[in-house]
Amino acid sequence: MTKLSINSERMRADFDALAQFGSTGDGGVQRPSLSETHLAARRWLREQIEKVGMEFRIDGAGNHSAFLKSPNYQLPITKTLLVGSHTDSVPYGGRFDGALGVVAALEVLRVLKENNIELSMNLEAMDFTDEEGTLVGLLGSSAVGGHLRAEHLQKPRGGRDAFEAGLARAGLTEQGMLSVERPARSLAGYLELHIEQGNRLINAQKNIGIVTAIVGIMAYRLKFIGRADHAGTTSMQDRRDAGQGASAFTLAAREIVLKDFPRCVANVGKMEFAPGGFNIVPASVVVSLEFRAPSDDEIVQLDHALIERAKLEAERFNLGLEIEFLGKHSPTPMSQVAQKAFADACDELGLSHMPLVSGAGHDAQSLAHLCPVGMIFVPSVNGASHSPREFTEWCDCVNGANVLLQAALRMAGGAA
Ligand code: HGY
Ligand code: MN
Ligand code: MN
Repeated sequence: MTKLSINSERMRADFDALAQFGSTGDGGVQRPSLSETHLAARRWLREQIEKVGMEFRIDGAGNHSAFLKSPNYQLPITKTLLVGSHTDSVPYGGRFDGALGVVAALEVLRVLKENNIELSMNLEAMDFTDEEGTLVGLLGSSAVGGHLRAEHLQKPRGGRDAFEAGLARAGLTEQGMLSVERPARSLAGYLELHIEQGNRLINAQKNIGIVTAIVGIMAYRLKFIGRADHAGTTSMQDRRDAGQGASAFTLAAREIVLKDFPRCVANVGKMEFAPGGFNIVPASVVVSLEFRAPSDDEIVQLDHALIERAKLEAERFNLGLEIEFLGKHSPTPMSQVAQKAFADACDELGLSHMPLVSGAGHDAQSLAHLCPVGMIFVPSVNGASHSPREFTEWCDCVNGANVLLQAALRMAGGAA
């Protein structure tokens, strides 16, 4: 039996078509979750699923999927192996992040269907809602994993208004979001192909990264509160300048990580000054803080260190401080079973591989408590991501999709 492999041209056509939705013209995409461009991309995805006769599914969280039924489907519980990723992007992001994993997952199911491969379980290719957190973060996969709580939707990190507008555009409800948990016994596993979004594979000249763990992520909105004053007539000593406290904290956060948390990262991705005039001492500054760590101990200690420093800097500049906790995704080890399936697939295909910890968050961390989950990375040129500079050579994309296909066959008990 000839070895199954993906159809590179067909997957390339899908990839290029998907990249048109929200294209920013410079190689990037603007496709925030549940935006018009994202909904258009999902309508396109549904067409691709249905035109090859696969069952299209959508759940209460808006997760889109192609479902390939096992011949044993009528059994009491036929398990389903999930493969997939996400079609939403960060603002002005790259066209590979998430999208590659979705078109590869669709291609895997098409290959299995057109070759009439009978597996001992169902296969489902997923496009999870709001992986990137422009609304909530890992929203669709957290809903499937049963982590999502009503309170997570009250103060979403993308803002309540944006969340409600997204729900309305997509015809979704909060109640629907909270009703899509899948029982562990129904899932055989989850496998995801993703770009590395870093430069370790390129530097090591390896074809495939096999993810061993995904970092934990925490986010806060920190509001430094001072007093608006005339920028010309108020002495420097008399000011309660929220900009000073926010800026001092931001610089201190970097020093804390560099000095005491070498395996971690922290990021201030946004500062919102109010009222925001040239000639007004800032009355308040809202700082969007996110930090990541490979272990729970480190993320707990870093959380404490950063919040205590925020309080110190607020006091130093005679400011108030409002601390809004926006959520935590725990550090997550990947399944040994999935890692072995990927490694065996790489070896069979003659592809080099290396173990990697993921510094990016992924939907897989939402499902790890339910079933064996695993991820593979393919090289990112110059390590660029979350930017129109994001790029992966097509041959690497094809390698990744073929490894995903062979690993899925292994996990689903099909012929290798
Ligand atoms: O932010 C992340 O780590 C991922 O790209 N959502
Ligand atoms: Mn991603
Ligand atoms: Mn991303």
